[in-house]
Amino acid sequence: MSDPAAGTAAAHPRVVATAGHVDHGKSSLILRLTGMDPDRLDEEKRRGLTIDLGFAWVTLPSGREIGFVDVPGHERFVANMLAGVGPVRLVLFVVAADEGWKPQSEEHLAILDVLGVEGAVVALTKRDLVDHDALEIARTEAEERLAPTALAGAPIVPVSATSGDGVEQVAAALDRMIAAAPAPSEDERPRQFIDRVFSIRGAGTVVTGTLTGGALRVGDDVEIAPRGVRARIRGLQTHKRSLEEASAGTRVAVNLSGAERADLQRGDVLIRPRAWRSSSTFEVELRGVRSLRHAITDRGSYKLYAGSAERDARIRLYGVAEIGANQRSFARLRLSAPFPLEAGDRFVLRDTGRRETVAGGVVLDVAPPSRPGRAAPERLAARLDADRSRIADLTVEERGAVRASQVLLLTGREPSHAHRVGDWFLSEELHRRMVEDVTAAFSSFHAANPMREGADVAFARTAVSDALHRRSLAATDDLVDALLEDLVATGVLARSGGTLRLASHRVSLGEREEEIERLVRTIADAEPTPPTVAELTAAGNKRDAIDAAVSTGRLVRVSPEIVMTPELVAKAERIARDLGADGITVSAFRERLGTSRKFALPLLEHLDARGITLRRGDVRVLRTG
Ligand SMILES: Nc1nc2c(ncn2[C@@H]2O[C@H](COP(=O)(O)OP(=O)(O)OP(=O)(O)O)[C@@H](O)[C@H]2O)c(=O)[nH]1
Ligand SMILES: [Mg+2]
Repeated sequence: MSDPAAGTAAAHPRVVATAGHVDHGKSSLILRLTGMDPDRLDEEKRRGLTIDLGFAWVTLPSGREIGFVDVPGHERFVANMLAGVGPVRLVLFVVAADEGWKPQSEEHLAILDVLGVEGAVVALTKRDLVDHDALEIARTEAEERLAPTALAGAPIVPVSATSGDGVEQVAAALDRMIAAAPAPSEDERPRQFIDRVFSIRGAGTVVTGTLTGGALRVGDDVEIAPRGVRARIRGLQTHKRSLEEASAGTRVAVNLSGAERADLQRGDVLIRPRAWRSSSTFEVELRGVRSLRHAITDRGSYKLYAGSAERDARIRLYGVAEIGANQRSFARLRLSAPFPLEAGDRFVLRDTGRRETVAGGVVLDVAPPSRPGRAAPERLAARLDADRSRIADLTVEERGAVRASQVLLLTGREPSHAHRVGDWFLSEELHRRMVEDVTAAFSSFHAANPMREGADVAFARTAVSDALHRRSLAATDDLVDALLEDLVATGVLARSGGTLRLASHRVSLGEREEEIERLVRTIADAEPTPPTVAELTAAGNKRDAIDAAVSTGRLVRVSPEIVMTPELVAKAERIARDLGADGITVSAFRERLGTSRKFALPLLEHLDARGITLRRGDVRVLRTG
């Protein structure tokens, strides 16, 4: 029966890594399955031992293509083993039926367990060397060892690479494993963990590795992290087949233009330019392996393995002095050189002196606060529980305000619950508190200045800055401006000219209502030749009463010295419109209004400023449209 997924799966061949003790028959089984010898070095052939990673591929009976990364079992080459399995989540685990469980069976299993697997097949190799009873003993032992790990319940298939017996069953089990495995995620940031660099005459530099996160295309600009080397993709191949596009979850050879072979090495990471932030300090959760014999402490020196890279690492445990077998703790890791990791990435920790795998871990924060702080356990527990897609939201929630570009760099995603304000994301909580604080500041302003329409921009900026400082956030100019715009756009504040007020605020004249009524009446009675501001104040009227009458619309400020009722201004406008057809002269306008030049001129200028009339030499015309 053909698998409906096989057609597309063949185009996106999945990668499977081998694992298991030295000499247990990993490479022989790959050779049997694929017809390709993964041991390509002379020294490997001479010594009958895998030293470095080997690669092979084959089309399974279903039509599905599969690529293998064959790793060395010898403990001296465990760093190479880690580079091979680092980015791969499907495994062919090998145990020789004649020798049974061995130290590197245990260490490789511990490594796979901490990295996490999405599918596994266990091959019980060299079945031609044992009888039925011995085979069953080996099978039971393997089952027991795997039971408490991520490989629990994986199918165990007896096989002989020498006779070929069982090879078909291994292939069928691999087929089922791939069919059942989750599809590689394609909507994240592409990352290729480079495991080989070479040059081909005429083509230039080639890097190979397992691609995760997203696709790469011929012509793409890329960056090699953490060195920052820039290059362009000249060609792509999977299993020696040229492609326009390579997809996540496959092994890819990338032909680069612009990068020299000497610039690159295993452990480098090919990424999109400026898509990641490489860092050397991380917060993580560590878990001691079950066979751990020496506790993990802050004093030890360790090596971190992630992707195909390794780094010296110092650790600082949070809240505990040490971690024993199977114990967990949050911790801070400081690496010898930066690396582009993201929350959710798994890694392996080995003790440098004892050369043992001691822990696995998961990256929680790639840009942690300089001090963990008292909230660290809660903050990190939330990150540990979170789906990858939630990390962007958590980043904003923890910090309150983060530049949008920074969120992308740290998490590869946009938050889904945050509030976008200019170039920033604000947590919903911070946004709510900003609104509360700024509202409170304006309320007190209005209470203290009931006759004023509002406050100036400087006051508003201070109110926003203070609210940010109260939450230990830097009040950068662009954030403050963006927040003010947002407060206006969302109808919390209203702006007229250079004045800002609470949208709900109305100038309240309170007990001075009568005083202002009197003022307006005085002016209305004297129109069309009302007293000037200087004359009004000389007669005992208060300047703030005049301002309040203007800001509440009871008077119109025609010029700095002249205020009038809106009725007179409206009448002036009607007259101007009447005269408009023949051109408006000052004298005609003055006569119709029954006033003097002293008032007619400022009134016409006021109409000019409002866009009703337009001055042309000695006359004015109506501005149309
Ligand atoms: N009789 C028998 N011998 C086998 C079988 N598979 C492998 N061998 C032999 O076991 C030895 C080791 O096999 P490899 O395939 O190199 O083992 P490996 O696991 O790749 O070893 P490393 O890569 O060094 O860890 C070789 O001499 C093989 O010929 C098998 O099924 N039956
Ligand atoms: Mg081998």
